[in-house]
Amino acid sequence: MKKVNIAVVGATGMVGRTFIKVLEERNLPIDNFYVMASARSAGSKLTFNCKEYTVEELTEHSFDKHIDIALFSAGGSTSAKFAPIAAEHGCIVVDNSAQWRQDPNVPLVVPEVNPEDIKWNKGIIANPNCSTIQAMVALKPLDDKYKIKRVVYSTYQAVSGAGIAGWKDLENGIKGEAPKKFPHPIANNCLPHIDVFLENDYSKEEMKMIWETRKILHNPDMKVTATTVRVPVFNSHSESINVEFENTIDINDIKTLLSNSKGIVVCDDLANNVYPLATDATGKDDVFVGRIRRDESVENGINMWVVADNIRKGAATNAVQIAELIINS
Ligand code: 25A
Ligand code: L14
Repeated sequence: MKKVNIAVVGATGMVGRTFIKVLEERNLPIDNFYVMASARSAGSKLTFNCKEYTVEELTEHSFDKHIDIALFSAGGSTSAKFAPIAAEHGCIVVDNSAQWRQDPNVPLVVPEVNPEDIKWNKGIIANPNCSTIQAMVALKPLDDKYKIKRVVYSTYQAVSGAGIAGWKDLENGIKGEAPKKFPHPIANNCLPHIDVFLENDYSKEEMKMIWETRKILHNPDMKVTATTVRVPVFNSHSESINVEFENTIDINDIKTLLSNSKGIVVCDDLANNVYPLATDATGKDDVFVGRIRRDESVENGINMWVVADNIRKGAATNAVQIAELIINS
């Protein structure tokens, strides 16, 4: 297998450190490896495959050297500036920020769902929002068989989604300190506020789920709505997903379909109190689905509970899987 040169941009962050861990675990065929971040952490050391690497400051010249794939997780403005520079130098960027996801020239990919979309990339491939990724893995097999008519998302999102600063707000908030990242204390609260609010009174996180679902499922008119909520959980996002279908459903077939789908583990044994939990999902790469039941208020609908590690499948693992698709293509 050919060996590639890989760079991790935003390497010192929550997602960046997990990129490094997942690249190690999945044993990608890497030749040269580079870690980059802002001037703040340039010079610090990170370990990859038992070898120490020095963090370089990300600059306009970072991609003058030959880099095949760069995994970015350093925020939207950094991606806006540096992803095109990397792409111009022939590097393929897998970007974790929201910056490029709606660009018609940028594929938005979940490897279990729409791997074929990587083919038309022009140097940038976007990694979807964490909440969208886990929903897509669960919804794709159902859409293929029963055709989705409408989706209602309600999310219960972990503080790790807001990076190291979000994590610290919960840790310090439990001790009674005031928040620095969130607008209100996250300890003992649920905040129906993730990312900024937009003109239609939705939060941007809610609209990202709506826009990204349509793009990934190639259905620009799909009816989708969302309420996204930050909860006092350190890691792993939980979601209630209500789906209505065009075709007549069979709930047992839906359970079997989900059990047999790639990337999904069904945990649904009510007699033994078994359903997906954030604490069980943390550290894993699968999407956990349970509480699968008919929505009795409509003809052909279901409710389900979907949980995944937002830093792994919701960010780092999904991006590394995209890198694997690039390497194997
Ligand atoms: O701009 P946005 O879109 O709002 O981005 C929000 C933030 O969300 C995280 C990530 O934060 C991002 O900055 N993020 C992005 N995508 C995510 C996803 N899908 C996501 N989180 C979850 N899911 P982060 O703190 O995890 O990591 C930020 C990384 O980006 C690097 N960076 C920032 N500006 C940069 C840049 N790199 C290059 N050029 C720039 N202009 C950042 O590097 C980090 O790697 P750094 O040098 O700034 O190092 C950060 C070091 O500082 C410490 N630290 C950070 N925040 C705090 C902190 N320490 C204490 N309190 C803090 N609040 C860490 O130890 C880290 O090592
Ligand atoms: O768009 O704060 O991928 O939990 C993911 C994490 C947006 C913010 C994205 C959070 C980000 C979100």
